[in-house]
Amino acid sequence: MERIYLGMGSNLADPAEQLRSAVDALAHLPCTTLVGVSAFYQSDSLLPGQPRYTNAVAALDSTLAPLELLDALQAIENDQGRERLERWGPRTLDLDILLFGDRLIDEPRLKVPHYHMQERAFVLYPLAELAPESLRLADGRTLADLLAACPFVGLERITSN
Ligand code: A4P
Ligand code: MG
Repeated sequence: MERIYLGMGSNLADPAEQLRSAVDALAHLPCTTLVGVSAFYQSDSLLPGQPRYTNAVAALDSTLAPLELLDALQAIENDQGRERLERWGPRTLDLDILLFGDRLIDEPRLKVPHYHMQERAFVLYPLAELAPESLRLADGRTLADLLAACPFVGLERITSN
């Protein structure tokens, strides 16, 4: 059993409802227990000209292998109408594996920790609702260190869901 943290994001077709549907799907994954879900947070897109995003983080305990989990997450994205028209394009649902136990994964389809999570407020603040601030990333920095370097700017905590 490993503790996994997932980043969830949506900026199309009622984003909060997309995240609620995703949480329901996560709760039904095989070999997996949904441990917790953060509040939902809104922020502007990192790319200009896109609708605002709603983001959250979920914690899972699972015995699935990393690529099995990735397949299951991509199936959930597809079920919720995800179309991959352009990289970084607007999306009904994006599910990213942020952390998978303390593994470092560098495979063509899967890089863990998820790139840039260390500097994204819309990842770190919801993560901090679920993970201890003593959580240490592979580069040696703790979640507390990352939060201290990443101000709570442009982020709106919208619901306790
Ligand atoms: N992949 C590699 N590592 C992982 C991982 N750890 N978790 C591969 C999930 N997938 C991983 O992803 C492309 C490929 O990455 C997958 O096929 C998988 O094999 P994708 O979800 O199809 O493409 P994407 O989401 O467009 O790319 P990516 O890199 O996930 O984009 P980001 O970084 O998520 O950026 N602004 C706000 N406020 N909030 C957001 O959530 N998100 C983005 C998208 C831009 N601006 C944003 C937000
Ligand atoms: Mg993604």
